[in-house]
Amino acid sequence: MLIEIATLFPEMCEAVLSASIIGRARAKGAITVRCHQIRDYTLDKHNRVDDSPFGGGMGMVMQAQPVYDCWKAVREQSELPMHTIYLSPKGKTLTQQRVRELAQMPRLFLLCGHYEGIDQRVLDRITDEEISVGDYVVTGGELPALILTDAVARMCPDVLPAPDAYEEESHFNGLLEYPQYTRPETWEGESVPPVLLSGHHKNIAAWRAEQSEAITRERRPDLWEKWIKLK
Ligand code: 4FD
Repeated sequence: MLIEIATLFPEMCEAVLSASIIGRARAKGAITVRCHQIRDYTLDKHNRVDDSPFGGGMGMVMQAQPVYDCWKAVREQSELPMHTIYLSPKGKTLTQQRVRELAQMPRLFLLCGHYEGIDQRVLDRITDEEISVGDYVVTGGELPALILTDAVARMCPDVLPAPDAYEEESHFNGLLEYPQYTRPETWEGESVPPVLLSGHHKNIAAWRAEQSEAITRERRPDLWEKWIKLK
């Protein structure tokens, strides 16, 4: 998997993607992530990448030219076909199903917008898909792009330390996760559910299934309805 991120803040992306599991996966070559500075492609002598919106209104709009030249230059850096995603609150909401599909693609180009968005003409020219990571607004597309990158990367071979860790299509697929406990057995007067210390694997599995169902019914009636129909 090759992920190209086009942004005005490549250092911010690089910092996040150098840490933890994704950092290690990149270091050993399980995935490649490259961050590109859109400002490097401006032709303006003051390096401007934004201007005020035609028709008036608040804020600034990112100009088409630097975004388009960045996209073309990155595209030419490899023969691999490139699927271009614009992160925006107007996009289709990201799901684990879509994450799995994106992880099968050879190469993604993630476009991060700032200000009040990007000139629609370049979006119409280059975008294959507009994705939102949830119904809320943040100051830039970088954090959404990093969320997408992390979610896709962990579905790629040799990224997660434990190979079964991403198979949520196991027993509890479609349900929320059961609660976890570790040492000590008693903390601040609170003990661990006794069944977890029993060593009785069948009872433990049954308890966990029960917990998953209860928490899903309570918090996510939408998931619960889907799950009982599937059963
Ligand atoms: N929910 C998301 C994506 C981007 C963003 C931006 C237009 C604002 C939330 C384009 C308006 C980009 C999301 C930057 N906020 N903010 O995925």
